[in-house]
Amino acid sequence: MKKEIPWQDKPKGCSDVIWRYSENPIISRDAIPTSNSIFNSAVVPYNDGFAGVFRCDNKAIQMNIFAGFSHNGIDWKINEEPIVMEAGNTKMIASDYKYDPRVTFIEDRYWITWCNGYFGPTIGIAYTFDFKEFFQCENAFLPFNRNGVLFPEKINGKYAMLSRPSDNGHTPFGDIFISYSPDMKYWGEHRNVMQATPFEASAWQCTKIGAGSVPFVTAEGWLMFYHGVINTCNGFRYAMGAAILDKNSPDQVKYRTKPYLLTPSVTYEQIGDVPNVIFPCATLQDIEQDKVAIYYGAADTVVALAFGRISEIIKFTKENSL
Ligand code: BMA
Repeated sequence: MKKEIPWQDKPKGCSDVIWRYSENPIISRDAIPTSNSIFNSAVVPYNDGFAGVFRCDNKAIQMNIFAGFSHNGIDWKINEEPIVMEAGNTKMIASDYKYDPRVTFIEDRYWITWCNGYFGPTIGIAYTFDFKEFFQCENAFLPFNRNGVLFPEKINGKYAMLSRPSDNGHTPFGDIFISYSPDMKYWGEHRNVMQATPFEASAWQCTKIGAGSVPFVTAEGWLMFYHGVINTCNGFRYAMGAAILDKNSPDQVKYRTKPYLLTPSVTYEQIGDVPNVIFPCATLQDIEQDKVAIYYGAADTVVALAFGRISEIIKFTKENSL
């Protein structure tokens, strides 16, 4: 039997391309006993259901990643102990903290990327076959870097990863780059993919942008949801857009939304530990049924879900491209 992804039809009268799950948030801040907040987390199909890697900050506000499981993609059981890494393609390397995980299935295993604390934030990489044993590999980059997102298949024979070079703080700049690796250990051929926009062109993404969900293939190319940030007199505001990258040369952006697709506008996105944050980290898609479910962190506090029709998102992105 084919696995159903989470879904709700578009509410009557809604004219937006993306709509929120009516029972949001799907994961509360205290879903495990030690957590202060659970947000910016990633899910994938696994066995008869779904598995995920969740960012749970504890009550000392230490950031770590935890495995979790679900039969329907909505109700999650998150392990109460964080992921313990074993050595993968290198000796164990230090990790002062882990946050903002993504999960990508490539060929025979699930790869986890996250923001790894190694003399500041950079991109950590690990793999697992079963979400029980995890094997930590070399960091992809020098510090400082965030938002490492792997493509789900090799491109021209190499692994490919999007990332966002940054600083050690609340970075006030940032473009999305792509890098390639023959072996998941050595990364190079770094190319700029997308830049933050001029304020006049599209202000919601004028301060910085970062890769969000793992891209998936559509008739037009790789579809990815990303976050864009504007700096306001009350601080940063994070909204979500979509980009379509060329299938064979994903450093080429074909289309990219000028208007946002989703901006903080309901209570759980506007109020939380960090107000006004929508931070997409994963999708589940059913290409035949033309459905996508988007998982995003809301206000750095909870995990929420939104839906869209892939064909409508592509049409909107093409017709409203920068
Ligand atoms: C970024 C990261 C994200 C967070 C965002 C908004 O720098 O720390 O985890 O969601 O800021 O606070």
